[in-house]
Amino acid sequence: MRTHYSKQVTPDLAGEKVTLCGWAHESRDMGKIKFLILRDREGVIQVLGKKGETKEEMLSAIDSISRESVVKVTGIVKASKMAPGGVEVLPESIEVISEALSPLPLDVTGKVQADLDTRLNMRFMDIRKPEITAIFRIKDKILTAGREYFEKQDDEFIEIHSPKIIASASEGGTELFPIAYFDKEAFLAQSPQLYKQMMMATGFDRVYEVTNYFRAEEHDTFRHLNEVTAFDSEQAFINDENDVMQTVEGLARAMLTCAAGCENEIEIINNYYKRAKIKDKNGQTKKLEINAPKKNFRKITYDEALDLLSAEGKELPWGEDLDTESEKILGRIIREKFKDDIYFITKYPLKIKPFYTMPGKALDDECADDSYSRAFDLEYRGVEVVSGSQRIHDYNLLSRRLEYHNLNPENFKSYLNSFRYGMPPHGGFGLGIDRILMQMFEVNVREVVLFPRDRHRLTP
Ligand code: AMO
Repeated sequence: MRTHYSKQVTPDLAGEKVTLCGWAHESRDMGKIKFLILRDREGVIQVLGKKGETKEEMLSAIDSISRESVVKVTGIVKASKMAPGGVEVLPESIEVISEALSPLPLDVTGKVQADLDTRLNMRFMDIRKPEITAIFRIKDKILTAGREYFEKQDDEFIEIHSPKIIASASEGGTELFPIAYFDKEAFLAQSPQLYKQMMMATGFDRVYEVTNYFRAEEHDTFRHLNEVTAFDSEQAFINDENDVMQTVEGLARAMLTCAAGCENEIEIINNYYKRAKIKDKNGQTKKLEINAPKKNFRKITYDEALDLLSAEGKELPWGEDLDTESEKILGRIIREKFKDDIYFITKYPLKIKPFYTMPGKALDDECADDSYSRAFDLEYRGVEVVSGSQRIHDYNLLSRRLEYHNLNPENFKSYLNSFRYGMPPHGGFGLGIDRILMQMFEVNVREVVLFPRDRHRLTP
């Protein structure tokens, strides 16, 4: 329907006829002149009506359009130093295609703030705001950058799609959503874990998936959702977990470098922060800064992490997982000490990692409760964004580890089978896309998901 997006209408098109489609962002009556600000995906443009020059019906159309109605405007481009973007459109026709009711449930111009719940209830309208659109445009770009990273390796990763309806837990534990599957018990997949490991027995060697995890966790925090999106990957013929960490680093670097290059979107968001007087935790005007990582990612061991925490007066017993607060403190210490935003924590205790995790010690020491594992996390600004590990590829050891975790090997029969007829050494990881974005923008995780699912939210 349109000839141009708002951004494409530049002063060098002066005198040309254009057709623009979008939403009536605002209209202003200044007596002799009337403005209609039309908004589309790419920005806003001013439509100008002048008494005596513009046809009367155009002027009354500008007057009567309700905000957020969908409009189609055809007119002549005019360069104007006063207009935003240095250009305006003198209308020849204004057509209201779909009228918006008033009053509006949300203010799209950003002048009136609404709380997150109200915004999520009216998400379709919330996303019309340029500063929100900007988040999802960056998300789109970093997902493309991530996919390209996998596809463009000399030894490429093959994209897979694992089932999202599964018969048993993949991570152990009870965090499963049961569903009715004809006469059988079934669940929504917590992760592609078992399937991506089975792919290592096929000869595909390196696979990845852009996937959803469904987790029936009862958390009600700023960083947990019940439906999560992730890059999930597995690779075979590895020497150890360091080969997997190399892939994680390449992927995270590609995503962050891409985001740091999204200058237009970053500017839109920062302009909004200024306009709406959004403050950071120090009471200063919030500023979005995304840095492309320059150095190699630091690796600290779990033991070193405990020592760093202890030096700050935060004692954690060996063998306990890092809680939210410890992760946050550690993030601050590492930023102050090394100026690093992103770093690995390696060599976690085996007992807090899932059954498929390769023990760190010799294979015959595998069930020692206090031994280390070949598992790691990637932390970004003090929050876990990736976990991964080298996996067990030995059938007998894997069966024993299942039992150690009180899981019934019968429920893992088809998975276990793939370890009996030739399974190479392998490892992989899951990178939480929502977590990366949440940390990048320093917002609640719900802000970076179109329609977030949490304990209380099932609609829209
Ligand atoms: P894990 O359970 O640690 O590992 O998940 C991997 C990454 O997914 C993200 N994530 C979440 N984000 C928001 N809300 C949640 N409830 C949530 N749960 C997980 C995090 C986390 O680091 N199978 C293993 C991965 C592997 O070893 O390959 C797994 O799922 O960013």
